[in-house]
Amino acid sequence: MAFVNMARKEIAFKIVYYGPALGGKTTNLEQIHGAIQPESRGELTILSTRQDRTLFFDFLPLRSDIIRGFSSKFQLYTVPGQTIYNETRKLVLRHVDGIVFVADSQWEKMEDNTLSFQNMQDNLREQNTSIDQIPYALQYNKRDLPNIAPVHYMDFLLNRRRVRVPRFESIAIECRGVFEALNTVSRMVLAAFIREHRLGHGELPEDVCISKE
Ligand SMILES: Nc1nc2c(ncn2[C@@H]2O[C@H](COP(=O)(O)OP(=O)(O)OP(=O)(O)O)[C@@H](O)[C@H]2O)c(=O)[nH]1
Ligand SMILES: [Mg+2]
Repeated sequence: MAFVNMARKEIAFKIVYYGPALGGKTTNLEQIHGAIQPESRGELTILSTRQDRTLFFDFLPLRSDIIRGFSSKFQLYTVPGQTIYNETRKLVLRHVDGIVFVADSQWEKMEDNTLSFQNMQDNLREQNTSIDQIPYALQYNKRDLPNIAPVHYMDFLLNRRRVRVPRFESIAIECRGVFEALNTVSRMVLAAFIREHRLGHGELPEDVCISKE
């Protein structure tokens, strides 16, 4: 649910990075933070344990002028991937507008990936929504490692819709595939917003781009 502030002419969208523990969600936010000009972003907040694992969430606000007359903010959050933190994941997911699901491409993580995807579906259902109503993309991360599953197998596990959702191979530690996933989900979120508010056209807004420049 986008938050629209008419007085300030501002719309805020919430994008959540979801996925199994150690998949690379925090790394995505670190790379985005590192690549974007300081005037287009706020501070990256990382709440982690001593082992660098997300304890509550990571948060990165981005600014972008997209919808005419309004300034838009994208608020990026990650969830903690570890199984025990499900109550926290539920909190972070509240009022989500778009999701980047970061899967770990290593063979031994396939079960973690599917359990995390299932957990995301369950948590959304509890909030009376569903993954069918929320724009999302998949990111198959850690493609630099030797023991990875082929993309078509990961599609078979995670991308099961008749019309597949966008998915990206990524190496988050090298910032590869990071902006591709973010920009696609941002466009999908805006398109959904335009559709819902009948702003006149249902096309993906082409001018949306959260760029590194
Ligand atoms: N080789 C490789 N390592 C990666 C990649 N992306 C992230 N990592 C490493 O994987 C580890 C976990 O990354 P995080 O970004 O902390 O993972 P997370 O999904 O936030 O994990 P939780 O907070 O526990 O849910 C770190 O050591 C990262 O440097 C990648 O593309 N390739
Ligand atoms: Mg993390």
